[in-house]
Amino acid sequence: MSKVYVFGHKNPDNDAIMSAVMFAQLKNALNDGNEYVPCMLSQGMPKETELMLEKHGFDKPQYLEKIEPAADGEAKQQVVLTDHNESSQTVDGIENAEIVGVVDHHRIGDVTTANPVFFVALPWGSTCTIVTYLFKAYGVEMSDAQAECLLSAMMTDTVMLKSPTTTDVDRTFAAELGERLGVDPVEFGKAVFKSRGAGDFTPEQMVSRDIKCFEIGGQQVYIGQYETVDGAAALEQLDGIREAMEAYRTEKGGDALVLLVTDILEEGSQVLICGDDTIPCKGLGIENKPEGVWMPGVLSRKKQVAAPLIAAGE
Ligand SMILES: [Mn+2]
Repeated sequence: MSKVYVFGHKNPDNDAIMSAVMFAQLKNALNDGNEYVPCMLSQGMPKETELMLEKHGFDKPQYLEKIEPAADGEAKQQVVLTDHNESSQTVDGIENAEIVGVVDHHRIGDVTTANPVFFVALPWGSTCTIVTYLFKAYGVEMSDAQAECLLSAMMTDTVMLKSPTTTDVDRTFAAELGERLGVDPVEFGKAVFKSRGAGDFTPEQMVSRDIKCFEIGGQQVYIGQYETVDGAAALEQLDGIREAMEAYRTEKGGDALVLLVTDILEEGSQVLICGDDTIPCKGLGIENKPEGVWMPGVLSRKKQVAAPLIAAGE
């Protein structure tokens, strides 16, 4: 029996962690002879994720710092990537691993494999929607605890089904899980967002807790997103946020950093940019203002920010 590590992207959000934990549980239920070990690429995880895992008595995923080269004669460490597939977002030392699976809802980046691989990429609103679908596909009956964990990540990743990344599949599965749990999915989602706590984040955490690096037009562009139920309160710390953005960008050697302060109740994002603002300004069609620019309706980093930036860099 070999161990297979299952993990979401760096700076994990609720979907990254939950998809890894739930997919590992699904695979373990299928008894294919391997042991699937849920991991995460950071020491901590979002508050709402921690509370939900604790509530159901699920172990914290194991922190995976890097994958070491295999010892002589040993096989490479096998891994499954969830909620990401790009090398810039995955574990350090990925070249020392054998990727045996990918379950994701992002664009296909630079992943390559030596052997045929379990690769499920669907453009749905959350990776946990795909994991829900896989439970059904394999005929594995999920527990209420699993249903609640999956629904929580479906709701955070689709911003309570309001993000333009939301599909009919997400709506259908969310309704199904909600019915089963006896909750209204949107009200449940609000409670999940609120469990995160508003205003108790430092500027450093707002910048770094959910940030991804994209290679765009030969530049390293970081796009961070801080989702809150009280954007105004977050922006009271604007000076600190600006400083933290510049410090993060400099430390990572990034060319540009875009931070979205997303107010999920107001349904939009305040966009702050530091570093070389050429690609971000061109992609988003905005100016770089010190106080940031309010973009109504912008809830999805992937569809409404990363995609136009990538197009602007071409
Ligand atoms: Mn996701």
